[in-house]
Amino acid sequence: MDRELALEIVRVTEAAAVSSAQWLGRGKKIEADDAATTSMRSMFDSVHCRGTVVIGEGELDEAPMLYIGEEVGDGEGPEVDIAVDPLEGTNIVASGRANAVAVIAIGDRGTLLHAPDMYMEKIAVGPKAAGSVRLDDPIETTIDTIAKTSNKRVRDVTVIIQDRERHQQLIDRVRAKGARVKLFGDGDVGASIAAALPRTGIDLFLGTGGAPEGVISAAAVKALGGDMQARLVPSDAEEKERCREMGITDTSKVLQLSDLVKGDDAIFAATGVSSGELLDGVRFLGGDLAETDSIVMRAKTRTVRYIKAQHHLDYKPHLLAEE
Ligand code: VTB
Repeated sequence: MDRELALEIVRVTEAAAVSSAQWLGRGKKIEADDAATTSMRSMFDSVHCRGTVVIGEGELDEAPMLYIGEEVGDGEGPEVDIAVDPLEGTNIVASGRANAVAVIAIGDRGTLLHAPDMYMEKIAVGPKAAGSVRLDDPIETTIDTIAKTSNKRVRDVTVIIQDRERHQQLIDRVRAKGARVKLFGDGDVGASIAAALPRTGIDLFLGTGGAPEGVISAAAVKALGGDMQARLVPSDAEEKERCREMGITDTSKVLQLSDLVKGDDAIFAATGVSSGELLDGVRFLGGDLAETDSIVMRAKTRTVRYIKAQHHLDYKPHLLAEE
């Protein structure tokens, strides 16, 4: 993959973020998602690659744009797999809450797991604990492992978990063990990456969330030198069949980081829509000015870039929401 791709795709996530952030707190999740998807799709035309969407807005019959199998890019350059979530957290934006991002992961053709749209059990950690934790270890063991690898007291180990009924037992056990718990409402891409980024002070992400989001996060975790493991959680026979159709016959298998994102290269870019663990959201500063914060990383070289950008919307009228 060309390294220029990393900088090119941040323009795409910025556009999606600026468009969807205009819908923050307006109670309109479809409009927020449409705005992100339309901007992301049109920006992709200028990206120098022959991309195929492997994780996107749905199947062809469900989504007019960025559907699975759609070819994107300028039709030249490297052949790549593309995983997108133009607005990771549509409910967040509609209700005006934290943690929404516009996000893209890119891998060489055939390297990103074609995860079906269902639940996935996930664990993510940063570089210090990479190689030492296992999805199937009891949570108490994992916390002890992290205390050791990061030279922290158990009481300082911080676990981020999505605030859902299905995680109550897990939350109780982390508390009983004496570690810290950080809960988030929605948006497990940002939360899982936060666990792999040393500066956040978050040591561990655990829980069950979307499988497509899991693959996108895995590209970032790989670029950060962290670790992620996962297991698909099909809820019925139909979902099991979908796994089989996508080439996953044994759904009980623990998927390693190298199963989620094969090979040693992947590019990841995210722009904050509403402020969260990973990034600040879009700020509208008056006049035609909007400011964005993004993160871009590449697994091959482990470079992580934070990009702050100012956008003059008078020059980008296509990013403006319709009144
Ligand atoms: C998950 C998570 C996402 O929505 O898909 C979640 O991966 C849905 O979970 O990040 P519930 O079924 O419990 O609501 C997000 O939080 C946001 O899209």
